[in-house]
Amino acid sequence: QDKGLDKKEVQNVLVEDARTGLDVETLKKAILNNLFYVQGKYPEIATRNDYYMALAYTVRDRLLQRWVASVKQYLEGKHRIVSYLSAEYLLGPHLGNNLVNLGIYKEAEQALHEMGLNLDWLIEKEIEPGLGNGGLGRLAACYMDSLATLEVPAIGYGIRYQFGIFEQDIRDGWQVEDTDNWLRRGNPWEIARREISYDIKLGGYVQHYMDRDGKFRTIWTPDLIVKGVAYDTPIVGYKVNTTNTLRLWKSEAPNSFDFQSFNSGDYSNAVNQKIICENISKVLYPNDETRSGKVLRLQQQYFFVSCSLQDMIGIHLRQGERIEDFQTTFAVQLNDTHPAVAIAEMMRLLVDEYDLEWVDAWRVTTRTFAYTNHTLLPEALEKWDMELFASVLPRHLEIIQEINRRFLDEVTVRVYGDQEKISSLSIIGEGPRRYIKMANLACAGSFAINGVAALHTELLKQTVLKDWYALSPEKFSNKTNGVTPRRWMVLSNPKLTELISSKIGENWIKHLDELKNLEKFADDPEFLQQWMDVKLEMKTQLAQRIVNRTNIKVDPESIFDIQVKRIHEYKRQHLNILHVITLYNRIKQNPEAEIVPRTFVFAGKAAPGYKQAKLIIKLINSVGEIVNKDPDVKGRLKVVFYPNYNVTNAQKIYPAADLSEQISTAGKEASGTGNMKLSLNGALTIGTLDGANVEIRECVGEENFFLFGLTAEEVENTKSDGYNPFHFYENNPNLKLALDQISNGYFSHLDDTIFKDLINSLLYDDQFMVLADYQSYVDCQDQVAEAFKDKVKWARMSILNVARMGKFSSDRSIREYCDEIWKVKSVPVTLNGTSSK
Ligand code: OAK
Repeated sequence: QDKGLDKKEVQNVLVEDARTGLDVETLKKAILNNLFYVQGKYPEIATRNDYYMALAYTVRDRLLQRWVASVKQYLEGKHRIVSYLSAEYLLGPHLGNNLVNLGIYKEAEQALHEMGLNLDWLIEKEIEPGLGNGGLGRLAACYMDSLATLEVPAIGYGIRYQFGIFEQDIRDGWQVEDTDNWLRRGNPWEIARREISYDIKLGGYVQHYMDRDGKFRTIWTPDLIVKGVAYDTPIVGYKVNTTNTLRLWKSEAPNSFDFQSFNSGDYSNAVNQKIICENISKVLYPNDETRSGKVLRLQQQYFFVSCSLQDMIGIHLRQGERIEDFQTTFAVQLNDTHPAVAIAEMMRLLVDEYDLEWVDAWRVTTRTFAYTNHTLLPEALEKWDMELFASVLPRHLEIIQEINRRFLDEVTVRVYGDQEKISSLSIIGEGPRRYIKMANLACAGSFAINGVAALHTELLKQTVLKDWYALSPEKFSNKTNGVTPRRWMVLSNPKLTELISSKIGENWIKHLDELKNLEKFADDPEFLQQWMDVKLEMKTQLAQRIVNRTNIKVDPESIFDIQVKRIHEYKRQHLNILHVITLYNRIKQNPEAEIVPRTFVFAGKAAPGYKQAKLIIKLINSVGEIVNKDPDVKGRLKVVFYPNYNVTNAQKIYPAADLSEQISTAGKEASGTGNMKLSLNGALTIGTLDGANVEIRECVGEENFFLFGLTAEEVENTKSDGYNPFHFYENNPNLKLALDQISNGYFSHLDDTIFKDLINSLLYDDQFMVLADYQSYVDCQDQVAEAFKDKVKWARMSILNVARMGKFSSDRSIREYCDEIWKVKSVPVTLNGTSSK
């Protein structure tokens, strides 16, 4: 047809302009361009950070092109958008990941090489945004990656904490916290959208009156108004154009703020008010799976939820839609109960601000929200003292009381007046002080409720949410967690990625099930050797990092036995250390004993106020100090505590693992996701039947999984039969010896006081059944050691293990959420006529 126009050429002109081109030459030019025009430097005087920034802006330009195209396409049609509400996003460094997803990692490496620079050197310069504590926040980050990769329109909403999770240092074996000033060198990955901001009311009082038309009206007069400003980060999918938005809110003083006190000369009061406003998004609470009950925490939750809902309503109305149809534009997922106040806020916006009748507002609300539970631990279930709640959100308390009144009215008939059930379902708890149960608010206001692994969902239905399940079984489903193979394999383990792709192509990166095609190579001697070579190389690299960071020399040929996760009694790092002591004692009792050399690597942060967890860190380091230098050990055992566990460090640790420690008390770990990352990197698992371990074992085969310990059911039965940990201590000489050594100061320069609390809690309480599982664990570890002696057999197990892990991609999880909960479809984004790289 159009003979005079060569379409291909026109397209190339568009795609390959200097700002967006993906080839090596264009990248080189762009980096220098950004060095000059963004950093204001020329090569001779540029610092490493200048080059990092120049490269980051070069990548960002390419993201922005796709981002703009995505937004445009979303707004042009009518698509349901996923809105993920999460108080935490543990993103990890952006640069490498964006290069992987844009498909230009090699090109960038080459471009820099030709400029005499090294990509790794720049990647290591990035300070990661640690805007989360652990599992829940990291899951949110993996899900954002999968949503974009599956080309699903989505917005992640959260808080732009000025200080993320604290940095951990180890001094004299103890954890010491330092603030995480992650923005100190600027953040090239975000764009401040000053024009997108909302006023958020806090505190004050509520008045009701009847207007001239006889309609009841409510006025909430706050005693503080803060402004939330949007900061957007683009999230690009893997080799697709889709680039979604992570919108994080920063709190500020409103523009109009305190002219009065300023003008009247009360300068310091004006400054104080400004500080109060800015405090709201100042710092992430560092408590993982514990509730804090603090005013500032409730303010944070409400602040980001209200900004996000106002933002969504604006988007919806600007599309020309009616407020009553809000749920056709957004499906809103609550990442645990931290954002559950959204249910009351949605009602307030609809009833007070948009004049909807209560029942109509409730219909919209209950078709909008879905709730994911991430823990069964009772201490994590959020409850707010009613007086405290009223002092921050007086109007929301009224709304919650009204929701509860109507809800209990309905429920009373359904449960035929059973008082116990009514009080368990009530959103308001009675007692010396009344309180609000956020999980109940989330359940009442959501159309879907899910757990994060099959066992966890079953336990939810049987225990904490039992009465909710009886009331509305159709709301419940399981969505087993997953992790993104882009960050956790392609980026962090390029050698293994290349080896896998050399056999089965690259499709597995987007369709992780295809890893199963590796099975047929599990007996191929050449492939086995290559597999072992990659693992050894990764272990050698980690050994180098360990010596740099801790001065401990470890042997890359030894078993790398790895437990990395938050420090928590239920995760039982102390069970692991009891095994270390047991091996050590075997050597001391018989220096010639056959011991398969092992390197025990621990890493993880303890909540600053969690005494017992901090004591566990001290214990690990104390045991390490004795074991690592005892000449009888002859280097066969090494204990390492790798400081400041974060995404950056995790990426270096997982590829080097032989053995993955997933040893939580059965029934306590909702899912776990480190278990998936380690296994995908070729580690075999030693674990209990807890969380997703159950499903991992089903997939990889019981012959490739080291199982030990009580089941969740046995744990409960043992408890109700009257568990006596002291009995295990008295009757197991090896266990007794290990515990006695800890108490009498063998590992602590004869100080017999340090570990007293830890030992007493184990001997007389032992909530987490450490002593009950000790022998089973040690026996299982002996099988591990035996298996490791046959290196080829171990490698074969490792290959089969990886080949069968396809289920645990976050792409699979997100597909299930999309199909079964959100009912959203993908919307491929086109860029100059093409839909992917
Ligand atoms: C944190 C605070 C409150 C409630 C739960 C958490 C949390 O991080 N839970 C973890 O969530 C992960 C993602 O679902 C799970 O894999 C972990 O098992 C769970 O502990």
